[in-house]
Amino acid sequence: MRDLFEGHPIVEPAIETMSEGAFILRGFAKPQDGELLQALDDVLTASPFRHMVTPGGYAMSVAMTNCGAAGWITDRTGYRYDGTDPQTGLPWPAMPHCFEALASAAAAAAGYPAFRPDACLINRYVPGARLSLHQDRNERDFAHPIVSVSLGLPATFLFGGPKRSDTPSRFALRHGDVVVWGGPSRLRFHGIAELKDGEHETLGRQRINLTFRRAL
Ligand code: MD6
Ligand code: FE
Repeated sequence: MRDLFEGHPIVEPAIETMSEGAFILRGFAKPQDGELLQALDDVLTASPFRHMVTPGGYAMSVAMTNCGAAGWITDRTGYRYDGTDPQTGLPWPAMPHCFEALASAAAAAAGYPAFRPDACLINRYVPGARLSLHQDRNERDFAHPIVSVSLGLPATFLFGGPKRSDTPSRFALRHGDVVVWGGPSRLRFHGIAELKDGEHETLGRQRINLTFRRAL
C-alpha cells in the first residue's frame, strides 16, 4: 500500500473491471493459498506437469496438467477435453474440495452465483515461458464463466478483443489474484506475456495458474 499523503494510503479496489463481464478480484485467493498449494501437491503426484504438443507440432513453454472430471489437452490431433490423463491412462485426479469452493465463491463474488467447475487446467510458467493469444472455445456452453487463480511470480495478462488482431490491454496479475470472466467477454483473445525472472517467497521461480471451467 502506497501513501499519497501521510496517513492517507491509496487502497487498491478489491474488484477491478477489465471489460463487461470480466473482473480481477485482487488477493481473493490469498487467505487459502497454503491449503491450495498443499492440495496441488497431491494432484501433481498423481498427474505431473508435462509440456503438451500443439497441433502444429511445437512443445508448449507452459507446463500443464489437470484435475476434475474433464481435463484440457492438446496433441498433434487438436485441442479437446478428455476424462483420461493420456500420460497415466487413468482418470485425472479429482478436483480438491478447496479448489472447487474457491472457484465457486470467486464466481459468485463477480456475479455468476451458479458456476460449478468440472475442469481445472493447471499451468506452470518458469521465467521465459509465455502463452500466446488464444480464445477458450473448447467448452460446451459459453454461458459459463471461467475462473483463473494466479499463484507465485507476477505475470502480465494480455487481454484483447474479439479478433486476434485487436491490440490487447495489459493487466498485472499477482499472487492470490483471481480473474473471473464471462458474458460478453467470454470469447475475447488473451494470453500471458513472457514471464520475467524473480523469486516468490513460497513458490520460488515460477507462476502457477489454476483455470476453472465448466467444460461438459
Ligand atoms: C494464465 N490463463 O493465466 C492463462 N483463459 O496462465 C488463461 O488462458 C485464461 O486466465 C481464460 C480465462 C482466464 C484465463
Ligand atoms: Fe485461456
